[in-house]
Amino acid sequence: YKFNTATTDWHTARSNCKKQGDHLVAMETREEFNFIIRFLKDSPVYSSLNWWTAANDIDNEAQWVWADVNQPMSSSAAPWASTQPDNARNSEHCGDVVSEYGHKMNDAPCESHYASICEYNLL
Ligand SMILES: [Ca+2]
Ligand SMILES: [Ca+2]
Repeated sequence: YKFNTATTDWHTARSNCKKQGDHLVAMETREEFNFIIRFLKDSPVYSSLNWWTAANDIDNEAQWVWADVNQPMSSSAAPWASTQPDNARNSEHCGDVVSEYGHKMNDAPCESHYASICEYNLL
């Protein structure tokens, strides 16, 4: 995994990962989610930031998928914060890990600028 503290919108974060032969992080299992969250929480720099993941419902509202790995997003693997996803103002289609929500998932406007996590794809 690569943790990029420079904040960008979601599409830029996605293409930055791709340029390095990676993809935005997809957390398909609870073990992977817990591993990443523990890593974020253990870092004084990382723990206060919000982080883009590959989660999005851009194509179909409320149908959450991991971009690039093209898998459905399971909330039992990557849990939503309480009251999320709320699709606020009908404009939240990209998923981030939010520090003030206890490092759980939130849907946010894709134009928001957050840090991002890239994952190396073995395929
Ligand atoms: Ca949405
Ligand atoms: Ca939200």
